Amino acid sequence: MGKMLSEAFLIITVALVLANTVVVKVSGQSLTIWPMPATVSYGQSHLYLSGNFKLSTEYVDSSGILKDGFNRMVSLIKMDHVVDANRSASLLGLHVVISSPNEQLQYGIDESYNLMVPSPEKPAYAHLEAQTVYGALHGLQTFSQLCHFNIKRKVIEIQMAPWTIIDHPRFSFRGLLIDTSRHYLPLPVIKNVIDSMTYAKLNALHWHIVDTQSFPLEIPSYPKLWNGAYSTSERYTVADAAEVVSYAQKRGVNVLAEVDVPGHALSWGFGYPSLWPSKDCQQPLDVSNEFTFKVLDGILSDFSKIFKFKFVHLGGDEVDTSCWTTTPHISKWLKKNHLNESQAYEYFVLRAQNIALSHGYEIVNWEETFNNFGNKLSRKTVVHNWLGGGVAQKVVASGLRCIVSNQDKWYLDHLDTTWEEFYLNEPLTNITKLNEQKLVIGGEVCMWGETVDGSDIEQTIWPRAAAAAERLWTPYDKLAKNPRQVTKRLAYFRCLLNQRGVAAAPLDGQGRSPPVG
Ligand code: CP6
Repeated sequence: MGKMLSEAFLIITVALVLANTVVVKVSGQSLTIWPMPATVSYGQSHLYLSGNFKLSTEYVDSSGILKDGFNRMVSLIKMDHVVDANRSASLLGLHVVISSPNEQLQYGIDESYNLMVPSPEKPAYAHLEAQTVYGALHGLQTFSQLCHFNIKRKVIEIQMAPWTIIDHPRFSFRGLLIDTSRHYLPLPVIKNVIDSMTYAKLNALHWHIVDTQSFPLEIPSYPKLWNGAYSTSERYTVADAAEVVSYAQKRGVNVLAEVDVPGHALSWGFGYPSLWPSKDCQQPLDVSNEFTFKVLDGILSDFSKIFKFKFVHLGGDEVDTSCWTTTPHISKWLKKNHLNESQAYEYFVLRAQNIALSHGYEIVNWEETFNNFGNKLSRKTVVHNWLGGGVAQKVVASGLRCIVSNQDKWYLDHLDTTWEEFYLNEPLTNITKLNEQKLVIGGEVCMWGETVDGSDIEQTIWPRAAAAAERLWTPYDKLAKNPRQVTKRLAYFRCLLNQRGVAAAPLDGQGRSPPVG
């Protein structure tokens, strides 16, 4: 069965490539899938889902990832409508074939899937094929977007059948940053954000856990660190963090944990004041103090038990070293070690990298580290762009990997950036060589937390994050050159988010001035 299906897909793929069909409209109906799959073909029939729509599979689903994903998908398409179970229906269920039993979610796993919905001639199953269970989860998301509740018949309907969708992501890192230091985010909010990410096929939650303002995470090695939390209830225990990781993992989302050193770590000193240069000059972390590196080692050791993603983010951005020169014991240390301020910054970042490497991590660092001493960084570094200077080109030319998050294009806290601008940010701008293009592992939209909290984070993230999600998922030649071509489809997706309980804002709600006069 699986083999025959593969062959059928192959033949269809070849036919599609030959015909190069990208039909957008057939008899008034339009394609409503977001992000647009790599290859889509469809017909003009409609069919109905059985009231007892079933999962059929031989996959050994030991941790229930597929079954739970299927059940979530069915409840998403029903959206609490009461379905008439007695209606005749031609779609009995979904047959899922997954070739790899490996359920280890990790960077770079195969996320491809093929989805086939038959024409309604006789009762049959839809078919989903994937290499990994995580590819299958993407296929379930796409399937859910083919389904609509038919209010007259009180059944779930698929229009424009038969469907054949052959899909895979363009970039393997498709991230969203959340910031729990500036405002604490309750666990249900984080989980809702993770769920909403899966609707747009984003696969990396960058958790900027700690910063200057607060230290909300329990670190068993240094139990006074979370004295820097806003309050005793605005905290995450180790078990809470592990639960977030597990919740995300079951949904195909990796968690990239960040500990931003040395410039964004003032809150560490509420528990351990000797980490500050002095009581009245409190950051960056004291570079001259061995205790600083012992604490960092404890944090990363504790991280490695919770955050199983192969990367940890070590920050390294916006380091103002003036406290180091104005604090006598540090300035003395600098002189003794023949270090100027920028050399001391380099020393700190490289030592932090070595600690992360010793715990088995590869490293992500904000781009200032590359801009200041790129040739000294570990080859296991991924450079995270955020400034506007187009650093990605230089990063990949130097042979390092890069994540793109240009603050003028993909910063969600910049409310004046429109969804069209999010859509148009191309990670491979000015990168033409294939081997260099491969080093751009993806991109990330950033929801910094200074001005959002649990009350408005969803409508600040969505729908603009979805515009970036299509840029990161869909093949370059299938992306709209003019974002106006996708307005309707994105508007449909944001409605879908609303229907699923995600408070996505209207398309014209962000980045635009109110009408004058
Ligand atoms: N916090 C941290 C931030 C920012 C960065 N790092 C930031 C800087 C400028 C803008 C938005 C966010 N709030 N730790 C920079 C990577 Cl415009």
